[in-house]
Amino acid sequence: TPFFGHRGFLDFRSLYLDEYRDRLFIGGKDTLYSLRLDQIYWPPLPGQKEECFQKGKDPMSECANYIRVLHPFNRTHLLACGTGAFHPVCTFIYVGHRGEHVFSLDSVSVESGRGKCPHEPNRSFASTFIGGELYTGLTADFLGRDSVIFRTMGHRSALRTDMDQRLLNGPKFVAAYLIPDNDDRDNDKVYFFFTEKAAESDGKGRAIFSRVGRICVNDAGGQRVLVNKWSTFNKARLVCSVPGPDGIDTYFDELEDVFLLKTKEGKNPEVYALFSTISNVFQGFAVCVYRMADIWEVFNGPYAHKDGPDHQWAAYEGKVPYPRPGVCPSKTTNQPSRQYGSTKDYPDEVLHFARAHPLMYKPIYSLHRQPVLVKTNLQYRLRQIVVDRVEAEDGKYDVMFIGTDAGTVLKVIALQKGNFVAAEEVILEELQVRVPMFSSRVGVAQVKLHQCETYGTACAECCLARDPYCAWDGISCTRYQPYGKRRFRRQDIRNGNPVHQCLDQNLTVDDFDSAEEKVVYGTEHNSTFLECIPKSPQATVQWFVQRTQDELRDQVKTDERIMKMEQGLLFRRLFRQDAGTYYCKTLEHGFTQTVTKIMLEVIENEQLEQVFQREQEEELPRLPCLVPDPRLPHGQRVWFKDIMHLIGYANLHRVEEYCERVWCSGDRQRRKGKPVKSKNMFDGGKKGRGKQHSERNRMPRQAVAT
Ligand SMILES: *[C@@H]1O[C@H](CO)[C@@H](O)[C@H](O)[C@H]1NC(C)=O
Ligand SMILES: *[C@@H]1O[C@H](CO)[C@@H](O)[C@H](O)[C@H]1NC(C)=O
Ligand SMILES: *[C@@H]1O[C@H](CO)[C@@H](O)[C@H](O)[C@H]1NC(C)=O
Ligand SMILES: CC(=O)N[C@H]1CO[C@H](CO)[C@@H](O)[C@@H]1O
Repeated sequence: TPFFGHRGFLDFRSLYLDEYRDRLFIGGKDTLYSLRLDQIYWPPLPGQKEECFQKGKDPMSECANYIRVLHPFNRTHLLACGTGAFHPVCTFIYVGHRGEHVFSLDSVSVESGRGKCPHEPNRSFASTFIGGELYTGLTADFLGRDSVIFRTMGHRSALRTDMDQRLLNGPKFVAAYLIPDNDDRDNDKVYFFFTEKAAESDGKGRAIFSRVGRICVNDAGGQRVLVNKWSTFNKARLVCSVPGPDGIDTYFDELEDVFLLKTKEGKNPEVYALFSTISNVFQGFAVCVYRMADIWEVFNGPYAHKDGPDHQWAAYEGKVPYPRPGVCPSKTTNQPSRQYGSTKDYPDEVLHFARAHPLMYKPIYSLHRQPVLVKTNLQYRLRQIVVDRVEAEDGKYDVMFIGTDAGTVLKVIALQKGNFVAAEEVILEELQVRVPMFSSRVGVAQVKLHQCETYGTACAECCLARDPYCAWDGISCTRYQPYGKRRFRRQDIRNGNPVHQCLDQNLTVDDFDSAEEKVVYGTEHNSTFLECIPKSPQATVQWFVQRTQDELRDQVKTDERIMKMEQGLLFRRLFRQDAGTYYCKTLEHGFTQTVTKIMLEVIENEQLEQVFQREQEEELPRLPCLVPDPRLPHGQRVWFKDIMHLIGYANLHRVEEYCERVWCSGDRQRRKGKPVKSKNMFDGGKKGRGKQHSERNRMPRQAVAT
């Protein structure tokens, strides 16, 4: 169940999942929540709302305290910062020790949040809290001009990036993470992921590039140069592109979200990045994966250099001063001969060079130099990504959970077949989180990582689902445990081939009623089409019919009049004895499945004539003008005439007329102000226990979507 907050609109901004305390902390508009417990009301300070309003900001949407920073501070307190009606504020929230149920704001501890939290509720922002210090990437001033990476709090003096477009050029910050190089803590670095205006594109069309920038945790700034400024800041371009056949790549330059997939050993995490591109001709999203080794290589490589405004960007080939700019002070730099124990000891020459060469020359390419997932021309936008590495029978799989702005979460695996061949993406589930109405700030919902039981009741169904979380245990489709006691586990993620896995199992689910039922109306002596699109192009289709309750199901005999088409069953001329329930079954890898169940009702000629005659009368039959279209996302409908048009119905004009006069009678009556009876046929008679999306949002578990 989604959580919308006490006002029914959360206006979500930040979140911290506290596994130690088993609580979820959420920052919204003027409110902090501790899920399953209480909420803290934290409005702007007295007078701030009025001041914000007087400065010309919107009192409803901007002059409130949007809590955008939520980090664990110590064993008993959280650090929380909010926009404070364009007057950023920070405070500590007392959450108690483990098992204690306390949640309170210490109003005495409220202090300025400048540099720690943006002024605006919507402005891009990234933060991470390491060793008592807060690292932020933000626009820190009221006017929104000072884009900066800050380090504040703790005992050291605050550090920031200079106001210099070479360092940050209109950045949109997406994420910040601590990623250690190795076991030497001196080499720890914080990475910021952002997009910015690309100086080096030289007006070649692409104005925005995605970047990863990094700084040393032990950076202390310079002594004479770069005082209280980062002395180790470097950045590089992140490339996510699809190679084109003509050598022209399609670039995804706008970074949407980044997820750091940590390994068990805690070393060499993988960076999953969600990108978008929007041009006049093309709108798309892509997920690219980066290895730390490739990122390090670029930072160890040449710096980008330009001799002057009229020169080209090139790799810097001159002498690089020592310690190499971007290298953290450590045992390596602090030798008896050259004692650089702190960045304050670095020669001015190094700091000048660092300031003039923040950009690396080479870009960072993604794994296999192509995305693991590409989605184009969607009806919605992909916003956020979370990845879970799952151990399955035949290896490890990275399951991506991608949140959309339409209130859904796509659960996807990308199968790499060989090293350089395009990945095959398998959409495992599309989880409906809430009614797609507003932006994604409305609420917070948890979705289950796996719902193996929804994959049906047979080994083959479980196997065809290809969900690495699930396997057939001999009785049902359940969570796969790599070291589980049961030896009998059937799973085939790579190929989804049930024949190998389920040979000794019951391959046929002889369950004709497993598909949801639709109702289709046809008129006698006219043509009608029953649509059935197999889930997989490899499947072969069989049609069965049951004409009356007592009659047995029979395979549909096709001839000149009834034809089996790729997309369904076509009746070129419908007879009244064709009425009945039609089952479309598919056969794949020796496994049969009922895909569609259609109740065909034949409107007999006499009935039709009556209908036309009784047009002015009260009791007109209300048949659906809109029918569900299986090709559209769940719940979307098209006009019946559109479908008829699609299948090339000969007498379109007549259908239109018929639809207008008869099928829309309900609307007509409504327009005339007459009450409409409640029997709702606009649902197309949907029933049965189909795998509808709406059934998939029960019982929260682990992944959190917003
Ligand atoms: C945590 O930090 C808060 C705020 O500085 C302080 O009052 C509290 O004593 C600290 N708690 C622990 C356990 O150190
Ligand atoms: C913030 O973004 C939301 C949608 O994402 C939009 O409705 C709202 O108007 C924006 N607020 C401001 C102040 O720009
Ligand atoms: C296979 O399933 C069908 C229908 O569910 C059932 O009638 C049949 O007995 C099953 N066969 C075996 C061997 O379990
Ligand atoms: C509603 C409709 O289109 N009815 C037509 C069905 O076919 C007969 C004969 O082909 C026509 O006369 C009807 O008008």
